[in-house]
Amino acid sequence: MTPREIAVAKEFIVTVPDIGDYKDVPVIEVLVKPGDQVEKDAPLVVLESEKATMEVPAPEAGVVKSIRIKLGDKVTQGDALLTLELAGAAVPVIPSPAKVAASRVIEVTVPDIGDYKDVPVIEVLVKDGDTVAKDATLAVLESEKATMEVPAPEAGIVRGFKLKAGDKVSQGNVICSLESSVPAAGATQAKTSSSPQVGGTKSAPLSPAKPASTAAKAPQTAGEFLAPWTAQAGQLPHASPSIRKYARELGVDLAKVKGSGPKNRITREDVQGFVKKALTGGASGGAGIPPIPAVDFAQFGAIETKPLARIRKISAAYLSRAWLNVPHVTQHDDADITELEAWRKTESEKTGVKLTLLPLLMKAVSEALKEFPEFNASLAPDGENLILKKYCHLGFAADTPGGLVVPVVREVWSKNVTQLATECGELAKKARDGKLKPDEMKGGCFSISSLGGLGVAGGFTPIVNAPEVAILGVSRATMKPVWDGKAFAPRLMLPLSLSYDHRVIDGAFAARFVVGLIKRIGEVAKG
Ligand code: CAO
Repeated sequence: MTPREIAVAKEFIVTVPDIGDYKDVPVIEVLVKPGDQVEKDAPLVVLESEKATMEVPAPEAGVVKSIRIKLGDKVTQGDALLTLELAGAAVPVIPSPAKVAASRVIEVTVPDIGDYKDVPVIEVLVKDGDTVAKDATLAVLESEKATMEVPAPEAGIVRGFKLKAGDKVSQGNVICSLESSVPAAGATQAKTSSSPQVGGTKSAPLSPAKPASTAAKAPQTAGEFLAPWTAQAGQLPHASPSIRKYARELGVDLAKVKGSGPKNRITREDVQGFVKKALTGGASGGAGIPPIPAVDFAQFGAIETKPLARIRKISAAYLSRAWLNVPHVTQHDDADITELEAWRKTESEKTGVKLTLLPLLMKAVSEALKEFPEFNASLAPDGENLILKKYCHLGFAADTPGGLVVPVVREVWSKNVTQLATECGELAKKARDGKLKPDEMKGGCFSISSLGGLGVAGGFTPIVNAPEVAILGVSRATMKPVWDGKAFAPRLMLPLSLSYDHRVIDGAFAARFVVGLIKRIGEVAKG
C-alpha cells in the first residue's frame, strides 16, 4: 500500500486524551505558548490528578496557534487544550484506515544525560520479550549526582536488550529495540488526514516526554528524564513526573526544594536531601526534632567514609517517615510450632518444594486478617476514615546486598502454601539480584519481617510499613520448656513481635489478633 500525498487543511484542536476515570484534573503546567514549534510527542500540558502526573503530548508535529486553558484550570477527557497547526502542507494518506496498523521497530538509545559519560547502569528492569507500557522504566542509571530512569518511549515488546547492571553508558548508546504494534509513521499521519483538520479535535496518549523546546533536537528515544527544561515564570518547580510522584509520596512540597539538575531541575537526590534535612530539623516545616550534631570523628581516630547504597538512602526516608508518623506499640508472644515444624519437613519432602516458615506464616496471617479486617486496612490521609481492603497482598522484608526491600506477594487468600513458598523464593531471589520491578513492591496490606533464618531468637520492634497499620516480626524458633499443667514439656516456640499503629488499633484488639494468629499458625498444617 503506497501512501499518496494530498494537501489538507492543517489546524486541529488538541484535546485531553483518555485519563482513566479522572475528571476535573488540574492543569499544573503549560509547557508551550502560541508560536512554539513542537515535535510529535513533545509534552504540551501537564495535568496532575491525586494519583499521577500526566503529560499531554503533541499528537503531531506542528506550530501552536492558540492556548485554550491556563494554569489551575480543571479539565476532563475531551476538553480542548490548544490549537495546533500541522507542520508541512502535505500529509500522506493511506486509503484504507483498517489496514494502517503495522508493527514497527524503534531503537531506544540513552537519552541526553547532560555532560555525563560512562554512567553506570544500576538497575535493569526488563529483559528480551517483555511487553512494556509506554514510559515503563527500562533501566536506571546513576551518575555521581543523580539517578536517572530510562523510560520506554512507546509501548512495545523489548528486543535485543543490551544492558546489564554495572555496564557504563553514554548518550546515544543503543539499549534495545522496541517492537510496537502502533501504527507506523505514515499510518499515523494517514489517520490525521482522515479526521477533521479544521475545527476537528485530536488527542494522543499521555506520556512523560521531552519538553517541547528540546523535542526537535532530541532523537525519538527515552529522553524525558534529563532533557533541559524550559518552564516559564509562575510555573511549578521543574521536575519530571516520576520525581513529582516521589515527592508526593513523601509529602514533600517541591516548591521548597532547590533543584541541582540542569536548569535547576529537581532530582530524586534533591528530594531525599530535603527529607533528610526536614527530619533533622534543618528545613522549615521539619519535624522540629533537634538535629544530631555533626562530629568530626577523625579527631578521635582513623575513619573511612563509604557512600550509602541507593536502596538504603531510599528506605532511610521511608522508615523515618513511618517511625515519626505512626505511634508504634509492639507486642511480643510465642507461638508453639512443634507440630507445624514436623509437618513443614514432611510436606517439603512430599511436594519437592522447600517450605520455610515464611510462607506458612503468610497463610496464617492472611487468615487472621480475614477475622480482624482492621489489620488489613489503612488510615485515610485526612484521619477521618479507615480504608478496609477486600484483597490480601502481603509484603515481606528481604535482606539484600543493597539494603532492605519489601517484595509483595499478591492474592494470598487464593494461594496455597506451596504456591506461596515458590513465589516468596522467586521474589526473594529477584530482590537479592536487584531485579525486583517497582510493581512487585507495591500494594501491600500487611508486612512480615522474618529474622528467624538469621539466628535471632529474641523479640524486636519492626517498623510499621505505613500506610499499612501493622507488621509482624518473626525471630528464631527455639526449644523451650513449656508447662502443660502437669510437667514441663519441650516445645518449639516461635517468637512473634507485632508492631501496630496505635491510632488505628487498640492494645486489646491487638492482643486478640495475636491470639487469633497463634491459633491460625497451629491450623496451617491442617490445611
Ligand atoms: N526459626 C527457625 N528457623 C527459621 C526461621 C525461624 N523463625 N525462619 C527461617 N528459618 C530457617 C529456615 O527454615 C531455613 O532452614 P532450613 O534450610 O533448615 O529449612 C533457614 O532458616 C533459612 O531460611 P531463610 O531465611 O532463607 O528463608 P525464609 O523464607 O524464612 O526467609 C527472607 C526469606 C527473604 C525473609 C529472608 O531471607 C530474609 O531476607 N530475612 C531478613 C529480613 C529482614 O532483613 N528483616 C529486617 C527488616 S527491618 O530492618
